[in-house]
Amino acid sequence: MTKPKVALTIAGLDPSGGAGIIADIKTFTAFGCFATCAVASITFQNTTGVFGAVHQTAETIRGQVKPIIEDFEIAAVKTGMLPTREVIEETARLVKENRLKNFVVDPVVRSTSGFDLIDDAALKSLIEKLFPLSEIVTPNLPEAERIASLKIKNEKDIEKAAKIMQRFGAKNVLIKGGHSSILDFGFWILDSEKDSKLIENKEQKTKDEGHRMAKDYLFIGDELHIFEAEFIETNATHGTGCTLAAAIAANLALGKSLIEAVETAKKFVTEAIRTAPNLGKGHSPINHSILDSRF
Ligand code: PXL
Repeated sequence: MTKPKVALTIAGLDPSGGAGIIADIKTFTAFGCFATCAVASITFQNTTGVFGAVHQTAETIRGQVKPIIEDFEIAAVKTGMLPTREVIEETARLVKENRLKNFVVDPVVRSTSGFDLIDDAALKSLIEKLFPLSEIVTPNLPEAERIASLKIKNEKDIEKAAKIMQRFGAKNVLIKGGHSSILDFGFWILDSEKDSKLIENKEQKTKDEGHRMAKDYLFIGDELHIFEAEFIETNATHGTGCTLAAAIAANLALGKSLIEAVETAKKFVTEAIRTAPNLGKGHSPINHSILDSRF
């Protein structure tokens, strides 16, 4: 057996298994990578909400990561919920000191259920310290709005937000347009750039499920690549952001180009949503086991 590529996630633990580190580990595994992790925060949650969290320190982050990187060659790193400045700065030091490559930064700000997973000082430090080290950052629309301090109303605003993030040091930016908190967005951006026309048509289109697409925008330097997938009407969305970023990291670890990695990751998440197990009373987790059909 050839040696698997080792991927590392530094993120929050969602003990209910849908988001955070557990989602990352299952995703790395689905793509044949060997999964390793460092816990940045232990959250208390289930599919209905987040009820609290206990954060780690610089010392416990270093204590977890150092032995892994001294022993294994790390092919890709993904970060998710990094709750404090202290944890972010230590993560940046570890990535820099050890020249860790294929670094995917998912700038997690809020949970699907509306719980703040990071404070303002931490978000500022995440932008300053981690963006310049990253291969790609993967905000959803609300995260992009908060990071770029901009209200995103159309595709032009998406480009503006991406440019701002590139000015903050991110080489490549993926803005995920399918976020459920801006449900109509998928319609607005389909037809044209003209906001007035789009708003006019909005109600009529809302009723027409066939038109709905989930669109993601990848900015590689100045180039824009748009990825479209069917928008699946569901509340099984818990952990989709974590899963997408982890799938990108896994595919970069496997040696794919950034475009291929994003394309594959997007297909994976779409299938994972489509085949979600519908567990729990809130936002169901998605199905991370779709690639493994051997058993
Ligand atoms: O989906 C964002 C996210 C990331 N990481 C952890 C989470 C959540 C959302 O709940 O709990 C640990």
